[in-house]
Amino acid sequence: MKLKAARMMGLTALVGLLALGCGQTKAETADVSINTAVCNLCANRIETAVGAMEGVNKVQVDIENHLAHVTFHSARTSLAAIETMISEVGYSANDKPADPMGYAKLPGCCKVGRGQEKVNMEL
Ligand SMILES: [Cu+2]
Repeated sequence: MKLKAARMMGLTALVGLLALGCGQTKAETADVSINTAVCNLCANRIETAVGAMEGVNKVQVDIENHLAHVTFHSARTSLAAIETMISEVGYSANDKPADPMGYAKLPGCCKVGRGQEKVNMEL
């Protein structure tokens, strides 16, 4: 009985330590401006790519407002890395223009003009 209790204590301490360890890497939230993403296909593509990144907890694209809400661990990835991923998928991310190679692979309906062209036209 005594041994079992000691084991339980040990387990509790271990779980406590793990919880503490997780708490130390703070999750950050960022809104990435994705001006060239126009439809649900674009949203899915970005969510899949960014969601698969190491260190990213959650990504949700708000297509109407051209924003990607990203929650990530700053110790394991960075906003710059997320912007690069979005760019490689074929969309502009904040000030980073879409990567031409990624953009070339997009379906025709999603090619609204690289960088800010489309946005400028709308203004
Ligand atoms: Cu699209």
